[in-house]
This record gives sequence, C-alpha cells and structure tokens, in this order.
Amino acid sequence: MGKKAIITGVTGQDGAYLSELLLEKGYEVHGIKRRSSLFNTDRIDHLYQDPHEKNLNFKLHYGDLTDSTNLIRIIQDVQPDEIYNLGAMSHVKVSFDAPEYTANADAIGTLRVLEAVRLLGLTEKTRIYQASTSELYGLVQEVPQKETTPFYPRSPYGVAKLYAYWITVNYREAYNMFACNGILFNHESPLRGETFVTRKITRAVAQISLGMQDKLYMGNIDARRDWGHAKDYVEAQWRILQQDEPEDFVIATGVTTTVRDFIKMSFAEVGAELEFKGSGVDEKGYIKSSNDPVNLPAGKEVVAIDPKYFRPTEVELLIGDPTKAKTKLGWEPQYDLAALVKEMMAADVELFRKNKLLKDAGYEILKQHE
Ligand code: NDP
Ligand code: GDR
Repeated sequence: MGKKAIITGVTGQDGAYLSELLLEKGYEVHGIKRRSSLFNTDRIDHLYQDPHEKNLNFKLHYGDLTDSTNLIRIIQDVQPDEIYNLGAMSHVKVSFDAPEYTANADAIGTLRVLEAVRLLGLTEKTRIYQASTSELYGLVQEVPQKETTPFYPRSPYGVAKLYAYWITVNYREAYNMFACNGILFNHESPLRGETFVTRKITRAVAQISLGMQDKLYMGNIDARRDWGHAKDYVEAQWRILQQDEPEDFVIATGVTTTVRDFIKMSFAEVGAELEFKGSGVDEKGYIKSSNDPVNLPAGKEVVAIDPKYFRPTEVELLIGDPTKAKTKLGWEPQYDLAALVKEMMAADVELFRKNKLLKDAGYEILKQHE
C-alpha cells in the first residue's frame, strides 16, 4: 500500500506542486483546505476526484491551522506517514497588517500540528516537514546563508516562522520525532500568488505588452532575492522526509538577483529593453528599444516607485548555500532564473491574451488586486 500524506496549505502554490509530485509517487494525498465564501481550489482543480468514486487517492478536508481540535481529528482519521505543514499567512508585507493572526497561524499552527501528532501517539509513525523560510535570516549576518547562519527576522511573518522553526527542532529533540525544517529561499512559478513580487511583475508586463495596463508601481527594487522554481523546491521537501535521520536543510539556487533585474528580464521576454533613470522614489523605468512600437514605444515610462509598497523593516539581501542539500539529498534544481522568468511570462501572456479576447468581446472576467 502507498504512503499517506497530509498537506496543510494544499490550495497554495507549493501545495499544488507537492500534491502532483506525491500522487505521481503513489501516495494517498489528504489536503487541508480552509472554508471560503468562494471556491479557493483553482490550483488543484485538475487533481479533483469525485468523492463518490471508489479508491480515491486525493481527498480534501476542511480545516484550519488555528483550530487544534480539527487538526487532531483529521490526523487521527488519516493516520498519515508524512505531514507537510505548508499552510501559513505567507505574505511578508501583509504580516505587518495582521501580526497577531500571522503568529496564530504560522507559529502556533505549527505547534498544533506537532502536538496533535504527539497526543495521538504517532511520534514514531508520522514524519513532519515544516515550511521554514529564508526570511529567518532577515538582517544580513553572513552570506551566503546556510544552515548555521544566525537568524535575525525582520517581519511579524519572519518572527512567527522563527518560533515554528525552533518548536520543530524542540519536538524532534524532546520526543524523538522525525520533524524537519526546510529553510526554503524564494520560489516562484506560474502558480505564484498574484501579490508576490515576481508574479506581480510578470502579470503587469504581460498586460502592459498587450495594451491593457499603463504602468507597474513597485516598492524596493534594490532588494535581492535567490529565486528558484517551486517545482524543484517541492521535490526537496519530499527528499527531506525520505532521509534516515531528521535534519534541517537550506534549499536555494545560490544565485541572487535584484528586483530591478527581474523586471528587466520580464520586459525582455516581450521584446523590450528597459532602462532605469533617476534614483530612490524618483527612479523610473523607460522602454529603451522594442520590437513593439504600439504598446511598448521607445521612451514610454512603464515602471515607477510607490512608497506604499515599502516595508517598515526590509530584508535586503538573500543568497543561499544549498551545499548540504546537494550533498546529502542529491537535490539539484532543474530551472535557472532565465527559465523561470520565461515560463512565468509565457503563462501570463497567454492568460491575458485570453482575457483580452473576452474583454474585447464584452466580457470581463479577471479581477485586479493590489
Ligand atoms: P501560499 O500563500 O501560496 O499558500 C499558503 C497556503 O496556506 C494556502 O493554501 C492557504 O489557504 C493556506 N493557509 C493560510 N492560512 C491558513 C490557515 N490559517 N489554516 C490553514 N491553511 C492556511 O504559499 P506557498 O505555497 O508559496 O508557500 C508554502 C509555505 O512555504 C508557506 O508556509 C510559506 O510561508 C512557506 N515558504 C514559502 C516560500 C516561497 O517562496 N513560496 C519560501 C519559504 C517558505 P488559502 O488558499 O485558503 O489562502
Ligand atoms: P518575500 O517575497 O517578502 O521575499 O517573501 P515578495 O515577493 O513579496 O518580495 C520580494 C522582495 O521584493 C520587494 N518588492 C516588492 N514586493 C512585493 N510583494 N510587491 C512589490 O510591489 C514590491 N516591490 C519591491 C520586497 O520589498 C521584497 O524585498 C516570500 C514569501 O513567499 C514568503 O512566504 C517566503 O517565506 C519568502 O519569500 C522566502
């Protein structure tokens, strides 16, 4: 019989890719999704199975990381071999607006999962993956950042994840549980949430190139991130739980790039060269040359800074050292940043091309959010 896995955060970017991976490997996958007033399963609808069918291997359960009774019941019913705790309020900027909720879901939510496994007597059976993050490093202490680099989180999200990291280590040491942290650096894909910087950029550039939007407003474009592809990173999550001994791993590409360069790379995908002029909040991005004289004429201003996107405390530089993961897990990313940008741009151009066709025919289907 195949293994059983529970995924919290199954409706998110990583939840969708990890579900696909585990199903391919013959797992029975149980996803925990939150009740919402609208359907929130877009990313996993292609995996949906009619619950009336027999031999289901993908099942969804209503639940929430803020509700321990519900977590205990689901874990009791499923008796999982593995739990991937991916659920979280994952937006760093939003965590400044909702710090208490972020702590409840991201920090105490992790404790609830660990404690449920302990209370149910599953410490020997159930392995737990905790979605830790490069946001733990925050203010630069050492680069590249590795497993031994000291933490200095810079947001309510980072601080909540710091608790989650350490409670996972503590349960491993106190109760001999197979509980591991994957310290994952930023990873993106066409399924990335629309308000994270990469997806915000690829969506905007696609729309600007189709004449559907004038300008892209950005926050701190000097920030540097180590961006990988989510598909590669869920493979690492799985590998972390297949080891003989529970350990924590940094998952990163080892390459860092500014937000500014990500914007340039995205415009290059629609045949435009972008140049930045000015500095600080007065810095702007202009089309330098382009093979699209209609929507992207030379001289057009397409990027501007809006300070409302600045964060009260920022993480300026992330670059990870994945040596341990490469050596011990045999993990090797398949995508570099150029391939990632290409895939995300192609997906968003396709999405908005369809949307434009509908719009031109009198139908408006896509909402715009900040
Ligand atoms: P997403 O924001 O795409 O997905 C988050 C998921 O968590 C969604 O399914 C969301 O549900 C769910 N969720 C939110 N709050 C709760 C709650 N209270 N109870 C149960 N579920 C909840 O994140 P990613 O897929 O990108 O990331 C997965 C995990 O990895 C997160 O924990 C994130 O913090 C962490 N991480 C992500 C990195 C990245 O670069 N992507 C890097 C390092 C760590 P809904 O769909 O209903 O909103
Ligand atoms: P991050 O991702 O905070 O690193 O957290 P995000 O894409 O939101 O920001 C990356 C960097 O870009 C700068 N930035 C902007 N960010 C957003 N969202 N919108 C803007 O307009 C903008 N302009 C500049 C930010 O200031 C930041 O420096 C992500 C999340 O997935 C976390 O859950 C995860 O833990 C970390 O990655 C690793």
